[in-house]
Amino acid sequence: MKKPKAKIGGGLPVIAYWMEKSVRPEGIALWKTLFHKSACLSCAWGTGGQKGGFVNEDGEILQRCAKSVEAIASELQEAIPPEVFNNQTISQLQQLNSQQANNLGRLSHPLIKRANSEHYEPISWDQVYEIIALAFKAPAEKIASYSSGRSSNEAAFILQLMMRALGSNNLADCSDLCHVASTVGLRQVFGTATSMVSLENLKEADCVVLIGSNAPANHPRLMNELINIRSKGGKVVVVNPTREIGLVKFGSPASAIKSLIPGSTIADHYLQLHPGSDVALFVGIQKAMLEENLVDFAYLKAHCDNWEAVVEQAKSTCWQEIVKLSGVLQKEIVEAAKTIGNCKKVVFAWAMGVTQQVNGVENIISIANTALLGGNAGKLGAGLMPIRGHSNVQGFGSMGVTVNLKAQIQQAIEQLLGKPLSQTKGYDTSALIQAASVGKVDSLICLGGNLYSANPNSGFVKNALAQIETIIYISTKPNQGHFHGLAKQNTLILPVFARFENPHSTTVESGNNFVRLNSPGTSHLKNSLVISEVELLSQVAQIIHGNEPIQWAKLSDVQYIRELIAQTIPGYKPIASIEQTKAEFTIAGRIFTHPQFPTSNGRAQMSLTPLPKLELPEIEQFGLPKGARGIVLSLGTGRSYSQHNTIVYKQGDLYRGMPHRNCIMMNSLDAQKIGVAEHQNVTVQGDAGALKQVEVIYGDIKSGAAMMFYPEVNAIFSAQIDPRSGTPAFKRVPVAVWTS
Ligand SMILES: Nc1nc2c(c(=O)[nH]1)N[C@H]1C(S)=C(S)[C@@H](COP(=O)(O)OP(=O)(O)OC[C@H]3O[C@@H](n4cnc5c(=O)[nH]c(N)nc54)[C@H](O)[C@@H]3O)O[C@H]1N2
Ligand SMILES: Nc1nc2c(c(=O)[nH]1)N[C@H]1C(S)=C(S)[C@@H](COP(=O)(O)OP(=O)(O)OC[C@H]3O[C@@H](n4cnc5c(=O)[nH]c(N)nc54)[C@H](O)[C@@H]3O)O[C@H]1N2
Ligand code: SF4
Ligand SMILES: [Mo]
Repeated sequence: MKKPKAKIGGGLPVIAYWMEKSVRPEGIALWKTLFHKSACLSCAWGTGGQKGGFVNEDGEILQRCAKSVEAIASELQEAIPPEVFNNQTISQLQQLNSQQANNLGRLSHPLIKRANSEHYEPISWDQVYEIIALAFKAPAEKIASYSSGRSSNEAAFILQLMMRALGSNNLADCSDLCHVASTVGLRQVFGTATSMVSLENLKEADCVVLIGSNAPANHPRLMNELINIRSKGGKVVVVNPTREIGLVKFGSPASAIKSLIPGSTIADHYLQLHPGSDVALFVGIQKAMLEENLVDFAYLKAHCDNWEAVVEQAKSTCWQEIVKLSGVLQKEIVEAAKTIGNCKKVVFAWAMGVTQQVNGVENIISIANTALLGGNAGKLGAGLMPIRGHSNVQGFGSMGVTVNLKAQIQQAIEQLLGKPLSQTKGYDTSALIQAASVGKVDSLICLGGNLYSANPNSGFVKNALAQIETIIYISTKPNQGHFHGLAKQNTLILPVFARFENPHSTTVESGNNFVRLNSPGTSHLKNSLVISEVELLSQVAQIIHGNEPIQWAKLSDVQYIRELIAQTIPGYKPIASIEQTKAEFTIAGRIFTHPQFPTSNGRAQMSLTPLPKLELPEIEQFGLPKGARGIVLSLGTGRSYSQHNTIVYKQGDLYRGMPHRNCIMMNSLDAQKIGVAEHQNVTVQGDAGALKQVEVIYGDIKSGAAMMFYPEVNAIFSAQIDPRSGTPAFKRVPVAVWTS
């Protein structure tokens, strides 16, 4: 099926989308929600809040993008009619694709699927709590949680406190699949784990290096910042194996005349590297900065440890190797390095292209080393900026929902609970699946998300979850995980309010360290049994713990939770009075405008980054049928334009010219090697399965690389895991692409 490819990112289709969703009867509810004083549900760029739904952290208006509309429209669906679950068996529900599952509607009553039953059936909240009480009697080390970053800080705080009070550190979170490499890498170099740049400071930058991010689709409002920086003479350097059209030219709806239709140029340099080779590329940039005398040695001497070794590595690594590994010409690397080195204030921003790699942490360290060589950390308008995913994923980390708990928080929680916390290292998401697969997990509580679809090797995950006795899914809408990720005994789906519906206020934290207050709201779901996450979790905590050593029942009061947060979480003191003051705030100690870092000696800790090994298996290892023509490619898996993580809103991707989800984007040279023309079908085979009749779409992607959409593609591979962060290497999956 042929579709014309877009010539710019953003542009008129975005306006068409707004019209489609908002100019119809349901549009009124949508507009009301857009104006509600709460943070956008979608990404962590952090639009919305007390100053109104369209205002960003710098107080600018017109900052709400179409992704936000998509997310709200999905939560404004009607309740799922009871017949759906009465009439459809589990096997029938399993036939639904992601979009169909989501489009069933909103969950409105607690549901249970018991062992030996073929149906989800309604259940009362009293019965729910009885089952939960029993499930939490399991030994602490066999109890685990998984969470996704859409819930509030308040819900996240109860979850971790309740788990740790039990003696379990098994607090797996979606960030384990996402930005944890940034957390580990930044903490090692700077002693801080989040962006050191605020939105306000980003505006001061004269250069942004955007690495492994498809911001036009996933953080659309970041694009305005890039356009504005360039309009003041600043530069943008993009590092990405795919030439994403919106990173070449983007039509911003926020600037209708200048940008929307003609499109604004984004990238001054587009470094189209081999997937997984970022360390080699950044060592190359470092080498060029040395050769061009663009290294700030005074800064290194004054503020960094171990810089000599990093400089030596850059000097001694030969250009031939850098060019071979990265696939980028020396000339292009040198030109980009000159831009970076000659700019005064450079922000290095990145997303999944570098974190979802087997050397994810090293990628972050090599970016940090490059920033430090130019003196670009701890300075207004410069620094390191992980672009976070879910709208409150960072808040979950701050609240202690992590297996890498900061010593300072641990001590504060021990003091609060009056007892030492368990010393056993908890399961992160990958470890949780492994533990479940060998029967080491009895009870699992999932606060949002879709554990089944978000992980690699869907068949294995399904079997692993089936070893767990009780699984409790706390969700707003159904997803494939509810139908495939079934427990051995009881699987519960518990309906909760979305952020803008809670009867009490909540808070969230953006990727740029800004805490938002979400005002109370109302829900369109009438005659339902939906409750707030805070109410649900405080009930569960009380059932498990009674009233010791804190008043768990009192946790249903968000004010009380915030007092505990203020007491235990660094930088969060102002949250105690946020309800009264309405003062949203930047978390103290996170933004660095002076090169004094929270490491043991205040200096940045540079370290060596080994060059990546990029060999792929031979085609013979895939055992293709006789006579098949095949090629081994490095497959990057990620998001289409119209999906939010595992939830698909629309099938195709307009901007990449991919008309449906069963497509593979590949370089025409690679396709021709196996005699495949554009739009012909191939089989894509990983180490855990194959997808058949996949339509080939030619794209401007590095030869040797390919791209497909998750979650569907998670069925065919078991990813390698970064040993330092635990993150699956979703962006470099060896696959055979073949045709007979
Ligand atoms: N609309 C929408 N917004 C979202 C989401 C969503 O699903 N939909 N998800 C949210 C979440 S949780 C997250 S984590 C973010 C994800 O935001 P992104 O990280 O932007 O999303 P991905 O689709 O994973 O794309 C990553 C980019 O990495 C590039 N890439 C692949 N391999 C490499 C490599 O080896 N090196 C480099 N340098 N680049 C590489 C890909 O070509 C792609 O452009 O978005 C958040 N926002
Ligand atoms: N192959 C591949 N796999 C990946 C990735 C990739 O790039 N490639 N990316 C990874 C990344 S970055 C991430 S973050 C994960 C995402 O993994 P998850 O965060 O686990 O998945 P989501 O799809 O965001 O979860 C969607 C579900 O959350 C629930 N939900 C939505 N809002 C709320 C709310 O307010 N409260 C509650 N309780 N529930 C709510 C809804 O039921 C919805 O169905 O996927 C990872 N998996
Ligand atoms: S950029 Fe992100 S936070 Fe801002 S409106 Fe769009 S989806 Fe929401
Ligand atoms: Mo993510």
